[in-house]
Amino acid sequence: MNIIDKYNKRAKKVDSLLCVGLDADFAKIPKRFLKKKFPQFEFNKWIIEETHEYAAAFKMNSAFYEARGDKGIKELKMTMDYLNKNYPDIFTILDAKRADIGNTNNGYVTAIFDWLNFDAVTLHPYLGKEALQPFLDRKDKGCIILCRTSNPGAGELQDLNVKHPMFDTRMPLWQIVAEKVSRDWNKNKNCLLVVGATYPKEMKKIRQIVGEMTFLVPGIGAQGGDLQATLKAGLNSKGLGLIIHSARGIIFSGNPKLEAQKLRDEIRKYK
Ligand code: NUP
Repeated sequence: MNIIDKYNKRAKKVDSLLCVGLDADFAKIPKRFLKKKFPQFEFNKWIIEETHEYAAAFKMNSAFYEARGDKGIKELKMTMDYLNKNYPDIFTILDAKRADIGNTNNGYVTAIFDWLNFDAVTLHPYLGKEALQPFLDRKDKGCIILCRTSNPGAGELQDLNVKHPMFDTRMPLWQIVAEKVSRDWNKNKNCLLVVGATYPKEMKKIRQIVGEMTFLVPGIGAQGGDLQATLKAGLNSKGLGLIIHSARGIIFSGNPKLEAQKLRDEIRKYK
């Protein structure tokens, strides 16, 4: 099965485009978990149990695990083993924003796709297709390329008006990335794009450029992105094509189950 189909199948099964962010920030997880032997894992297990019925995907940002050194990496792996065993049909994303020269990427590929067994990883496009080839070659896994990020300063580089590589015209760099990834890098149909919910106008344009491709959409919840505008701008012709992510807005809300359900219901309403 194509890896995007894994996401689509799960999204259809639970009628949801929600991705719950397991960003288990050690400074923020409830005190009752800190007494446990594996606090980040136990916290994640609780969030997974509370929210899985609403989730088409789970995403973990490796930063929050790397910050605890070997303990954090162990609990990241324990969380993935738990998901793979109990909810194998839920799409899993490691947010690590990797990319290096080709042979170094082989190390990342083995660690993320084979040892941790994630379905997909986030990647920087800056080193180009040639460098990312070890990721792109993995037909069974997803490559989620940063295109238009959600942060306030995203435009500093992404808005640079650059000459098109083939035509005598200029456009913002994020449009070139969207074009390149959809037309040239996506031979194995395993590429996705990161498009922030905080930039719906740009999302609309990217949808026009790339056709049916799937976007990972951070920026809902804590970052204030507009869900209705996001769905209007980003859904593809099949009513799919979006992985709507929220971490802090759900996991540190006091009632993760309720917040996940609310966001799932809002997604259904605006779809
Ligand atoms: O453009 C991006 N914006 C963004 O917030 C690309 C990302 N990968 N992220 C990640 O999404 C960020 O690193 C964090 O893991 C998550 C957003 O979490 P929250 O704002 O919902 O808590």
